[in-house]
Amino acid sequence: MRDRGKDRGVENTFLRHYLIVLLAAYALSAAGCIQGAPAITIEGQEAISSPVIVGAGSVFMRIVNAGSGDDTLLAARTDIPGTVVELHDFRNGRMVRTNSVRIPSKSTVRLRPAGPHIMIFKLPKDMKKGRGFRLTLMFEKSGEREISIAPAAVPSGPSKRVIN
Ligand SMILES: [Cu+2]
Repeated sequence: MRDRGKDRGVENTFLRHYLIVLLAAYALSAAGCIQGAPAITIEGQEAISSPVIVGAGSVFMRIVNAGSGDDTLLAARTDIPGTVVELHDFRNGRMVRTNSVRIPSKSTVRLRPAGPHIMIFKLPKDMKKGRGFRLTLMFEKSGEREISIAPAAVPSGPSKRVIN
């Protein structure tokens, strides 16, 4: 004979566990709404050769995060063999190397001369002729984003410095 009371007890325990799991999942998804996913787009990129270091250049752009979650720029690389790419920041009037650039949600971070920017070293000499290149940005959450730096954006002739 089946013990119906015992069966019901098992059922109730199962139901209680099911509800707890459901509530936990709901709580997690609600938390997810507060810190959602970033939505990164890049615009206005330009490269300027360094006025002080031969074979070096800075890259500026606007990094737009239209999403509801923060992101962080962690690194960058070019498709030009042998180049070294660093993230730089500007603190107390001096350019310093940095490991990351925060890109908060619902905001635009300007990579600019007197602020965070990307610096490329060991550029080949033919860059002066106005060669374009591709730059891959690595974000903590959004992964990799590849952008083109147009040939026209790489100055030929004497170095120029753009101050915003
Ligand atoms: Cu720099």
